[in-house]
Amino acid sequence: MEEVRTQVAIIGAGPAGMLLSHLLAADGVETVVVESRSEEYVAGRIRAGILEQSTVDLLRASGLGERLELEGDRHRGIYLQWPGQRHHLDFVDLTGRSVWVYGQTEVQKDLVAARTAAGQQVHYEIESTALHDLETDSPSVTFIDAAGAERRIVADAIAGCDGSFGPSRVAVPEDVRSTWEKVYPYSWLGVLADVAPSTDELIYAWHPDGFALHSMRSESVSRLYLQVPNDTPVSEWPDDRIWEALATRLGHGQDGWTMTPGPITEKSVLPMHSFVQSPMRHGRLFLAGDAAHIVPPTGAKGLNLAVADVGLLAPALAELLLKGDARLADAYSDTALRRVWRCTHFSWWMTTMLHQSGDPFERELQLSQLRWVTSSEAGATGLAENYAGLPIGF
Ligand code: RFL
Ligand code: PHB
Repeated sequence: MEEVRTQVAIIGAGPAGMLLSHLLAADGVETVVVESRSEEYVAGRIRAGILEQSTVDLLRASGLGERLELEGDRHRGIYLQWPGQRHHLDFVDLTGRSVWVYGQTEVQKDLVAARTAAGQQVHYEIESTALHDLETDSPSVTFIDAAGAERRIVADAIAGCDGSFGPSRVAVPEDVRSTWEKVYPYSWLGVLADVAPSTDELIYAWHPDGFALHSMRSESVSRLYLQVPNDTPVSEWPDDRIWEALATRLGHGQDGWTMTPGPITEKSVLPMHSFVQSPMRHGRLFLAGDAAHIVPPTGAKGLNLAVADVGLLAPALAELLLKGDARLADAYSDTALRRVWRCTHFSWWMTTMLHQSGDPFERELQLSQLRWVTSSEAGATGLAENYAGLPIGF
């Protein structure tokens, strides 16, 4: 077996893994990244679209802000609506913070470009990833590379950035880890369409037929979501049915607002669940991003949480490995989980406020909550503070 040594072995080349590699390199810490998919597959996944203020601050501060500056679209807030009502929540007025429309695909491109320019070693299309000796100072990762060769990376620490299906979270012994999980009784049908957005800011719509969201990727690409029952086959939703449902739920014709349909280029159904695993560190294994927690997408927090984790983990590993100072590394799990639980609550709250559960009592509570959030400055500020994001380290 071919063996190499590095300081940090990073499992997963998604945003968490690649950003960690980038931040550690800036601190002078060497990493090797391993990824089970191809570079093209990871780059092409249509996922998150919204960056919160602290994510943008961190990307800018680490030299990744150039294209974001040019092509990202700063938004002041969102619309919240229900039949007959549309309200704008202005995060800048309420909290002084804003959000950016800049797709995860773009963040990933910027990260890959920066790491490639720096000569970063990334093994794509690997198999049989396994973690070893986590409770020692020389943990290792073994895998079979794209050419079929068996390899071992011996490191000072391992970063598990391998998302919700990777091997890292389950490498923490069962008697050490606690997990919390909630599966929601609905999914999202997400579509990407080659049509200019029909709105200047995102619209989150409560509707008796189910939740709908109008988001966007650029001046010419819209991203739209519809609440559908779990296990809905995409084939049940031909394009005409999608546009009709979006028009109804988003309020086409309401107060003169119109929605323009266009060619749909991508369509998929995604289930919604919440998951948290604690602790986020075991010995020399550190978990970050979706490997440690999943949120339903309603609060737009998944990618932002991954970035926040890595923003804490990079300095913690640098202090540990370069100066032998374990204080930040020892505090990492508790510090990260504080924000994770805040975002877990916010995502659950947004989700349960906006989706139809079929319970008439919950429906009245939702409408009461929506009226409060859109008419009281205190209510609106709470939503804005969470959506635009608390400072890293909160
Ligand atoms: P990722 O992106 O899943 O990357 C993990 C990587 O690990 C690899 N991997 C392995 N590598 C080696 N060996 C193994 N055995 C491995 N097993 C897995 C995987 O191939 C993968 O490349 O996790 P990361 O880096 O933690 O990033 C998290 C984000 O991707 C995720 O939280 C967001 O996309 C969630 N999310 C959203 N977040 C937001 O902040 N704002 C949004 O607006 C938002 N919208 C969304 C979303 C997620 C969505 N989907 C499909 C899940 C919208 C959607 C539709
Ligand atoms: C998206 O643009 O993909 C998006 C935006 C806001 C959300 C979830 C997803 O809450």
